[in-house]
Amino acid sequence: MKKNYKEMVSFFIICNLFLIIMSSLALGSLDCYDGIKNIQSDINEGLVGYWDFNQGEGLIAHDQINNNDGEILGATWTNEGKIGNALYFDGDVVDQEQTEECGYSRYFHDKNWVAQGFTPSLNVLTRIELMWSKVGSVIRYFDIFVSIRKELDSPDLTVCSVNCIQIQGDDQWIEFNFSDIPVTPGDMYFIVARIDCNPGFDSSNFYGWDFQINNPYLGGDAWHSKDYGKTWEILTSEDFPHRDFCFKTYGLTNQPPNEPLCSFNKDEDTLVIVATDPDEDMIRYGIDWDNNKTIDQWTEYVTSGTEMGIKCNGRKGTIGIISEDEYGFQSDWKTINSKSKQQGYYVEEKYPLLFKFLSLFFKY
Ligand SMILES: [Ca+2]
Ligand SMILES: [Ca+2]
Ligand SMILES: [Ca+2]
Ligand SMILES: [Ca+2]
Repeated sequence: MKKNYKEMVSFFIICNLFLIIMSSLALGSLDCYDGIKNIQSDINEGLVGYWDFNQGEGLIAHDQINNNDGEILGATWTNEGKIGNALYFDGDVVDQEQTEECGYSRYFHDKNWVAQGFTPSLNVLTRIELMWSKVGSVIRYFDIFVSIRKELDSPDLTVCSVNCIQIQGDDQWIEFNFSDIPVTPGDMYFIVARIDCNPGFDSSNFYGWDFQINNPYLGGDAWHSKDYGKTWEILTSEDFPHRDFCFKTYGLTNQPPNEPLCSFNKDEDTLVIVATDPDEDMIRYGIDWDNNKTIDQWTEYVTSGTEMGIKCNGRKGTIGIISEDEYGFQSDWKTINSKSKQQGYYVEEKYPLLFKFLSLFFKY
């Protein structure tokens, strides 16, 4: 949620700019809304449209003045708007999808797990949507878990749950907005769905995942497990050959932060570090005090471009520094020497052959 503030601010700037443009196009008076104090009160006449984004649900942004309703794409509602509700833009887009369904859905509960393979083209996976149906009547309420895995039998990379009460009928898209994870474009991943209980389903009363037959999606297939995800088989049968479940994955393209700029303040025995991220993500700095390419100390996350001073506490020698963004993408390594370096490190760095020779006689 670290990006919320930045994105919400951008969104409100866009909204306010839009309202101001609309206001300047019109010359009447705006008396339909008095919450925004800095909007002129005399812009009603000739106003083309007015959207307050206050309804808080649905896929339509209603125009309060005319009929210029808008379809909402790639945003979710939040009640944390500047005034009332607002739209939150995650900055993501649909990456992979299979949206055709044949009118049937596949149950999953207890030891029966199901999964769909997919191959992302973007390097951060932000959320998914799955099309599910409630078949017959189910009266027990329980959580349904959905996770992302690299292999079907490997640990979850991220997991999210919804209560089944959200599924009220046929062909309903359910969103799972888990913590964003880095993924490798072109590699296959799996969406795994399960219910960790036995709700007493039968063949005409269950929750199911909608699917299409004859392999409509080429980046992965539908799978099922009958033993809590230990072993898996492709989901196919004579009546329903080569299935793919209905799903959408959302993602974005992320770039790693730039290599940090570093200096050593000898008077204060302090390492001074600053780096920026091309996406303006939050970043943190990792310090490798003994330069063995293993980070020994991380800073807290800070805004891109924030300079930080790290006390060296008398440590000496070559120090490795890296910056990392909130998605775990890392910059190249930067090395710096503290000015009061240890003799051993100095000799090793400047005269590697001499260092090897001396090492035969002395233990550094
Ligand atoms: Ca997310
Ligand atoms: Ca397929
Ligand atoms: Ca980034
Ligand atoms: Ca280290």
